[in-house]
Amino acid sequence: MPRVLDCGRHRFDLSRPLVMGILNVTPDSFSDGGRYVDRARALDHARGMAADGADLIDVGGESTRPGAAPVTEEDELARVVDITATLAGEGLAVSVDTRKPAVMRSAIAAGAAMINDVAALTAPGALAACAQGGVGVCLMHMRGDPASMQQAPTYTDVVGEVRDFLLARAGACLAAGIARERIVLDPGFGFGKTLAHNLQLLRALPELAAAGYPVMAGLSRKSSLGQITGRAAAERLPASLAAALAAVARGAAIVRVHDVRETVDALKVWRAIEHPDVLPDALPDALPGA
Ligand code: 9MG
Repeated sequence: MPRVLDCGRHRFDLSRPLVMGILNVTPDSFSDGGRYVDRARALDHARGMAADGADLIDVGGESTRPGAAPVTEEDELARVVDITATLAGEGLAVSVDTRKPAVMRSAIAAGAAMINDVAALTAPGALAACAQGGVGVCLMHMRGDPASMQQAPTYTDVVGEVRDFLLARAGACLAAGIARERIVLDPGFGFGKTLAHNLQLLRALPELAAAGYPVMAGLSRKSSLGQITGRAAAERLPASLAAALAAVARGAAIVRVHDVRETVDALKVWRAIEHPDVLPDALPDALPGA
């Protein structure tokens, strides 16, 4: 029985890793803040990511970078709902990155396929909002909130604490009527975690994946990669590709990335090596310059 992820009218086969492209429609996200506030530009970028092979487009109207200020419900609605409706109307699978139940409800009504909540549906009303409509849900672990989460986060056992939290939230989803095939877990790299915590979590991804839910990994351009390489956010593509491949090799089913085309190519090569049985036989024998 193939593993699947149900997201409204989209059903994903998880026998290959999925790629979620990031569309931040915020003035202040950490690596692309302000670039896609303009509607036409945002839509073009989303369509480009889909053409490059993104399986889902994650639209976010609230910056969750460390130190970010909260955004009002009204502003968030204005940023995400129309874009979601347009992209979903074109057949794209749109995920909406929000912590607010009112935004979840409007996004689902506009055609969102998934709700990606960095607060794991803990806000009152969030579980009920997502139970309706058959959407997929991504439950992410975060210690604290974006404004303060990087102020000396401590854990006794980061892997165990993150896993226990996520499984408890998955249990809350099941109890609220959200089917197992709709649930994704995410350890929340960089959300109230030091570099050492992030590396421990990445190494332990197989333990989280063993719980039976698809796991999402979001490491693209994150500051941990800057700490390792010494590079600014815009210069972290090679580091992001290495991190995405390391996550998939450890069982991640979905990678959330800025650089879709490059990640899709990297995953194709990884998969051809690791799963020779699924190498497309349509590959030409010789390519120009090969
Ligand atoms: C919104 N957002 C930023 N980083 C993220 C991550 O790592 N995972 C998920 N699910 N969402 C994220």
